[in-house]
Amino acid sequence: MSRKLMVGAAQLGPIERTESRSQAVARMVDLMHQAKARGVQLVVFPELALTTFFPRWYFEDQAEVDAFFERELPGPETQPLFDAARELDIGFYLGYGELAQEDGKTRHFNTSILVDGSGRIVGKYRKVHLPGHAEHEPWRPFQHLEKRYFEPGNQGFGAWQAFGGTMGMALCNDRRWPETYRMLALQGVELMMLGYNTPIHYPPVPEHDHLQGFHNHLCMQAGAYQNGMWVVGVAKAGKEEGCDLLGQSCIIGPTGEIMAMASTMEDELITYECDLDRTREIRENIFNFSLHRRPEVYDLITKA
Ligand code: CDT
Repeated sequence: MSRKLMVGAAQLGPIERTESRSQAVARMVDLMHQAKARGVQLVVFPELALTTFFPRWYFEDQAEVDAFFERELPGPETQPLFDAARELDIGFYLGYGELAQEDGKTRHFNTSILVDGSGRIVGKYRKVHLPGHAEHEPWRPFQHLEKRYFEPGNQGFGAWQAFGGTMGMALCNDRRWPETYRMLALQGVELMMLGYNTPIHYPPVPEHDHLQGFHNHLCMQAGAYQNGMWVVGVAKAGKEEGCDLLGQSCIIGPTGEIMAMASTMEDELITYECDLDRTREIRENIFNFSLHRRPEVYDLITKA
């Protein structure tokens, strides 16, 4: 059986605060139709893909925050994504704000799901590394309040058998941490999907603004190579509510090479046929974990 998987990275341009979920979903369904025409089997959408990137604002009223979250998925406005998956026989990865009732409490997570070509949810991931700050910091030109609005993911990193291989998920800031890729690779993940919203201006260290694109690719290419896996990184890009978000969505091979990259700051589909067996070139050689890793001397890494 072929281990080649046609993957689409479906970058989204800005989503303004006034844009409804139905409008965002219609844009994504359009990208799924484009994907079908190009033979794609799996489409990757960005982080928090149904709304504007709301952690840029401080809200005192929790009801205003909750309006950006999904209480059910699919819900009435998101059902067309699942219908399109079934109709087109295309799977998708989608980032969204998850409002869950668990242990008798209301919980908020920055979440992604993996849906197969029958429209069934086969995996869910809750973002582990939450960046930014928890309190209102009025000196900033815009906020990054992920630490206020979300709880850290409580389910760790997973791996799912789907699309003829072993699939993994992560979200945005996770890509900057080597532990993310290694936790997935140790579970045999062959293709990692990751959506992001990355402001180009980083208020605490503006000296790094011109390096945003470099750091984006640096960490994903290194993670792909050092773990011998495909990495699909997908942006919400462009000027959203006055805030410039990085583009450069890309599909990276297990050698660390960028195989395809978006060239606009708008809705754009890029595709690549990912041979999942190419992970073996790295994993059976230079990074053969069982032969060369020395976990007995890495104990500091997991000590708090
Ligand atoms: N969404 C997200 O995680 N964004 C962060 C921004 C930098 S930290 C404020 C990122 O790592 O791209």
